[in-house]
Amino acid sequence: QKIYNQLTDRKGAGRKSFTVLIDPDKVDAVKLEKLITLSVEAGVDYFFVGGSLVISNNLDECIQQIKASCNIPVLLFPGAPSQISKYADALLYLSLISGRNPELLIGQHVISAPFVKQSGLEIIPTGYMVIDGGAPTTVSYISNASPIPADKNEIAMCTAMAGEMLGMKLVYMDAGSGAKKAITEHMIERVSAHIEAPLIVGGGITDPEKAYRNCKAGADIIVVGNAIEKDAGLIKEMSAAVHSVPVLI
Ligand code: 1GP
Repeated sequence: QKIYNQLTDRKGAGRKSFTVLIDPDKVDAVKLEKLITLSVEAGVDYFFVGGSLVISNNLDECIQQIKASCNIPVLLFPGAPSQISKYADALLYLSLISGRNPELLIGQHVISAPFVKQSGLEIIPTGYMVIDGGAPTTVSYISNASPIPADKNEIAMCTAMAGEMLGMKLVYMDAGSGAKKAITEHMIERVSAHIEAPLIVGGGITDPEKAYRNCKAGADIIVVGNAIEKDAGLIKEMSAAVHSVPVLI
């Protein structure tokens, strides 16, 4: 429970976290080393590693390289049970609670349960909610489930509440990688006001001001992947923006 306790302690202290999402398909060793160096310099709090569609077979190497180079915790963000690596620090054990595809709610979990348990990873049950990002994203296609419409704040709120009451320890609202439209601050406010669990927000965040506003609206952890793949220099600005949110508690 090391990582989870850290996440709840940070939330309790009103401290916001910045996470860089690494898609193993999109990095080679050289590019990854650069990302790690920039992330350490910028005070990045976590790495998420994974994606809806991981084609290459370098998940283990990618995580081992991160672990050998820095102390930033690595959390698996798997699109499928095949994306599990014992070298990570924890696993976001995702259940797609915004969708009605039983495979992603429970089916794949059943199939992979013994293997997941054997991994020895810290398992963090996470209510995963895909929000419409303005155009089909990989996650909306692959999951074969409708995302929550971007303006249906009540649906998002009730979904998160139900997930938490079912025992989810984290809620992750995701507009999908490279989303045209990031999740609105209204929706973030609505959801965060009704749950105790730390709230992760990602998908289509391209500028530090939006990351900052999301935190002010109630996000605890901001995830950025796509924008950083395009411009690694953003790591510093994003991290600074997230960490500049005043502690209100
Ligand atoms: C996607 O939330 C993550 O699952 C991050 O999205 O790649 O658009 O930053 P981006």
